[in-house]
Amino acid sequence: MSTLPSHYRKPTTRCMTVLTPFLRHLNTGTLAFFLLVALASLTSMRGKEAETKASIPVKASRTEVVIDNFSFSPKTFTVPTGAAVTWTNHDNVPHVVTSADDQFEKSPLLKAGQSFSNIFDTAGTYSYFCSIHPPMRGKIIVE
Ligand SMILES: [Cu+2]
Repeated sequence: MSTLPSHYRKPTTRCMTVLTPFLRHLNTGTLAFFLLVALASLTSMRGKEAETKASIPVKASRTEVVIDNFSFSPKTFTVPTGAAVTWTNHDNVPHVVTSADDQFEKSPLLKAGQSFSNIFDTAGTYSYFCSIHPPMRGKIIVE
């Protein structure tokens, strides 16, 4: 029984004597490496924080509907009460954003690159279409 520890100690000490100079040599390098890793994870966390903080006011106030290829995108758009929705025509043909139930004033003729905004102050569902191309339909859901 007393031979067991010494039997086990031998490879350990040999291993340590081999490793010690290696570890000593690596010590500053390893420290620097860990510092770098810690810094990298810190900065990536900060980046995520800034990202979420920046995206909140954008979601709350500015909402864009793109008119492209004879369709509204997103087709169904959920926005908070008080949001200003802006439609921008990316097509080369004109479109008109028209409320299906006359719930908001229809847009002027939107030529290529032109936009139209409407502020939705009351919660509800606002269906709309393009009065030039009636199959073009969309919906704004105000919550
Ligand atoms: Cu149209």
